[in-house]
Amino acid sequence: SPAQAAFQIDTVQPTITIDDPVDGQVVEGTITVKATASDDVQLDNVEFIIDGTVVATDTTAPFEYSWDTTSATNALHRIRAKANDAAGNNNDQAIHVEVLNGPTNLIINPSFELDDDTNNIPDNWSPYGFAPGDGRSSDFAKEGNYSLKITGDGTKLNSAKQRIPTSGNAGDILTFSGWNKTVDASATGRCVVGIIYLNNVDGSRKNGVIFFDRSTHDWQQRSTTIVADKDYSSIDITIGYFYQTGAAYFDDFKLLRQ
Ligand SMILES: [Ca+2]
Ligand SMILES: [Ca+2]
Ligand SMILES: [Ca+2]
Ligand SMILES: [Ca+2]
Repeated sequence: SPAQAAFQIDTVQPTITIDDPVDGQVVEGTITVKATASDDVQLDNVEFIIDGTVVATDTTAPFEYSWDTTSATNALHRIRAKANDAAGNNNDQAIHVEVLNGPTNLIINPSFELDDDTNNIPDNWSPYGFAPGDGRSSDFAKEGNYSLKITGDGTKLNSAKQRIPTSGNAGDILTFSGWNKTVDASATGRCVVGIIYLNNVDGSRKNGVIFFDRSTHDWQQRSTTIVADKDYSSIDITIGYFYQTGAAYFDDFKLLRQ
């Protein structure tokens, strides 16, 4: 009868299955770990355990944990899901996944979204020759809500610069890329560029340049890959609108070290 069942002692462990990801899967970015659990009397919770650390306890179905794998190393990791019933019985299943995230973008504030002091100069970028209204702009955006706007009167080397405090070694392979859009630009200006400089420890510099079209154009992406000749102690990035007219918008720059 129901009354007797209520006083039965529960000695039966719950069931637990990890549904996603599957054992051996290669994962990147943020993934959702999903488990199914049940119990003969009353399930209490499902714990998610990564490399031996409890990272979440879910008390209601669906049993899930959102895992940002970018905070983990590129290596095999163990995911364990443990079901606990109300009587203290438990059961678990474990799988291994291989985390394989791409390299980190070395550029700081690469999409020009951040401007903590709201003076229109994006955080971590230094302006040279900016006119009023140049800087972080919501006129257009390739990614996010803002881009970097630089106007020109045809007579100046207008640019934004950033020094990245990262050291590296001869043989490093670096890919530099970005997006640009221009409005009312003349095709006879000097250039619309992104420049990367490796500041070598011996005082020399190595550079690579991406050239965008000088004439008026919609968003276009350019990239270049350079190999370091020498050990370097920092990297400088210059985004230039040199002897151009009209307005240039830059967005979503990336510097990836393989
Ligand atoms: Ca049970
Ligand atoms: Ca849940
Ligand atoms: Ca942006
Ligand atoms: Ca600012």
